[in-house]
Amino acid sequence: MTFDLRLSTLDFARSGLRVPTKLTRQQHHDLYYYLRLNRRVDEQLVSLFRQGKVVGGVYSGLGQEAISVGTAYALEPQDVISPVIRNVGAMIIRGFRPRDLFLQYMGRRDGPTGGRDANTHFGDLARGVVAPISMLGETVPVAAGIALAAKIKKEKRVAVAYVGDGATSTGPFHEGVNFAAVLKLPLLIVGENNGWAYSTPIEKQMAVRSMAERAKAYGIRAVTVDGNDVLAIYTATLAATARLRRGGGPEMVECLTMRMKGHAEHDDARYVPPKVFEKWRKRDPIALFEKYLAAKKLMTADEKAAIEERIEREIREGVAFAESSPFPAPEEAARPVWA
Ligand SMILES: Cc1ncc(C[n+]2csc(CCOP(=O)(O)OP(=O)(O)O)c2C)c(N)n1
Ligand SMILES: [Mg+2]
Repeated sequence: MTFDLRLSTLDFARSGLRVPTKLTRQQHHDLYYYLRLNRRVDEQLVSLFRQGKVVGGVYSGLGQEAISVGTAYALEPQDVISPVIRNVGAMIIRGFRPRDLFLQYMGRRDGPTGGRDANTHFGDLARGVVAPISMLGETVPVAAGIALAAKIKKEKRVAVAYVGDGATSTGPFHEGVNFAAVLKLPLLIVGENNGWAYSTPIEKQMAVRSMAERAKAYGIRAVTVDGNDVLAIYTATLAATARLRRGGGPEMVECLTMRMKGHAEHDDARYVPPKVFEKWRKRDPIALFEKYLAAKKLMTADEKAAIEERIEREIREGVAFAESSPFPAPEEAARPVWA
């Protein structure tokens, strides 16, 4: 069975971007801005990588932007996210700027970790962002702990854990979901089902049909939505977090999507059948949203051009700032490092 067959047999909300929402015109523009900014940051990082300016790898979220953006945009300021490597869009919505990403990826002194770590391994609890954790599945118990603290302190805070399909095969995922389910914690698990974990396809990852089925086995609510439909994701997140704030137990929103690149820039994804890429290319989340905005007359050509101009300026200024930032001095290397 291929990933594509699963997509068509799954009982998921095929909204086709027709979800009724109460978003204002400006909010539609915000979503478009964040989607495009996420993509442009990714593209710029790839360009910097090819110029040999990036320290380490580049892990693109190409094709998955609607998940980061649709979920993070539905949250409230007091909420906390525990993202993974492809959630640049969510980190941007929580307040990081493109230049933070460029500085960090280029290992520069003015970056979030002062040049001591690479890629998206940085966070800021003041912005409600736990630094992405490399050990797959660990976002779930970490976010469950934050949700437990919120519950004990009676704060209306929701914790959000992002996990990939591969990450749901780890022990921490299962332990974390069970823990949160038993204690009815305000934990939202965003399942990013992009069909692959490195070169392992989903059918070699799990014998059940979906990540949602795995979650439901622990007695929690789980829905599967079109992961390339930013409005469907936003709506599902809003509904889930509203229930969580009222004291409902943890939930999962599984988003079906496709990683439109290899695992990172060093991986050409030759193990993915070309027809799979072809199919998903027609479902690009940004192109779909653009079509929707045009059909609903929610964005004029001038408004779109102004958004693009703003994004290009931010990218240009971010790159220029990062390139002019020095590398950290060797004697600073071990300073704020714990061990
Ligand atoms: C516990 C653990 N095992 C293995 C790895 C190596 N690894 C890093 S990313 C990855 C694949 C992740 O797949 P998935 O969770 O589906 O996320 P995606 O890359 O598709 O976004 C693997 C195996 C790891 N980081 N942690
Ligand atoms: Mg995956």
